[in-house]
Amino acid sequence: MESFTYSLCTKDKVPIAVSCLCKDGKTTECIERLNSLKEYDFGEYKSEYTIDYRLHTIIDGCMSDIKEDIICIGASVGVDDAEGRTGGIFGSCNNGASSATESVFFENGMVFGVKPGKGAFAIEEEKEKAENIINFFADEFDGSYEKSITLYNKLCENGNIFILMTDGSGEGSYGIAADRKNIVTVAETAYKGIERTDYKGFKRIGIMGGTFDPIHNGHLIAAQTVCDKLKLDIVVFMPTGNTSYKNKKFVTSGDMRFAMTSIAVESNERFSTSSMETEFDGISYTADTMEKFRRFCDYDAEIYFIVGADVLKDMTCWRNFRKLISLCGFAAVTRPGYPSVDRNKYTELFENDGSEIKFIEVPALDISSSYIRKAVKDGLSVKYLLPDSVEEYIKVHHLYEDNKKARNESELDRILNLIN
Ligand code: DND
Repeated sequence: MESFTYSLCTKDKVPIAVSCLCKDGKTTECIERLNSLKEYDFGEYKSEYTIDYRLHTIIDGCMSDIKEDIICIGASVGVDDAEGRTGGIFGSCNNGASSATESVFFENGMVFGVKPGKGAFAIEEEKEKAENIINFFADEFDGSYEKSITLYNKLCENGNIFILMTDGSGEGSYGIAADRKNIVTVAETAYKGIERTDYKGFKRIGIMGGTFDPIHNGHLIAAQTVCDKLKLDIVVFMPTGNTSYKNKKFVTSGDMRFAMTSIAVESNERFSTSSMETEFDGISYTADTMEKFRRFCDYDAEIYFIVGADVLKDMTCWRNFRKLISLCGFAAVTRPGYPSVDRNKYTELFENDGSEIKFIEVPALDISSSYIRKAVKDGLSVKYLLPDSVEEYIKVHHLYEDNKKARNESELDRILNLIN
């Protein structure tokens, strides 16, 4: 048996967080099926019951041909216009959602707990050994933040495979889906839905491409300075997808880098984030990305790809470099700690191909993602190097730490504070 968490937005931008227990080796297949929800409309629903019912129908629908592989699935959803805003389901796909009845039961070596409208868990454990979880759940769990924290910690302490989902209710949709490795929240999933995908009407666009592992104030100040100096209408941050130049194993998942980037830019109306690369399964090359991106822009839009001047020396080796420079102009920003480049050489190189390159001085911020990763690993502060909200995200998700510890009470507390 294995567990996973997953999150997505439906076609009409409704965020769903899922946790699932499935048979060994079936995680990828389950995620593929869940992926198809991106093509579904959730629809506008106004009562909590209908939200649950709809959630059950669509998840059941996409999992129908692999029902036998799913031991238990829990999901939480946030629907903006509905009264309760959130809904949740829990149960096996074979017997329909079991979230309708309050119960704690023991079945096939697993303990299940269900409180409709509040939350549910499933843990692989002997009944006797799970006694403290069962007692807490039956007597005290009421779906509140505090009790959700306690329940999560009790499940973690127990040491076995589990999933947990909380429904959340009222104003802040704090619904979560969790397993031992990960927690996904409805609130952070919503970023996937508010992404701009149409750039029509913008005449001057900047694209800030980067691994953003993590995004930091150096990236943000560079983008803002280029935005001001080139009078751009919008700067789109494009976290990299699978690249040929970095080993996927050592890079944080595209979803998480996209979430950090979105959180970092959300307060700036001139900034936005694109998941064009992080959502693409193949290897992403900037030339292909720019070709695709252009399709979503006016034909006469002027596009500048923003790079640190340090990147220039390698750029001529990028895949389809000549095609790339025919698709957009470039803004090369000075970066502290890196030798200055021969501007005339690059100006000539780009202009010979009918492109242009602008060199832009930005206030020197000697910050790098690699320094931040190392500082977190060494337990040093990263305050003032990146936005507080990104620092918070890193803590909550235990990114860049050496040994992934089980989350403790205060850490889950932070998640709940973050999303409320
Ligand atoms: P990085 O991994 O260097 O990003 O990727 C930059 C871009 O190059 C991405 O869009 C890649 O897709 C593209 N690329 C690379 C290699 C091959 C190909 C494409 C290809 O198509 O074949 P980082 O997250 O490290 O940094 C993002 C940007 O911010 C970089 O341009 C970097 O120089 C710049 N930067 C700073 N600028 C000013 N002050 C600072 C900076 N820290 C990073 N403190």
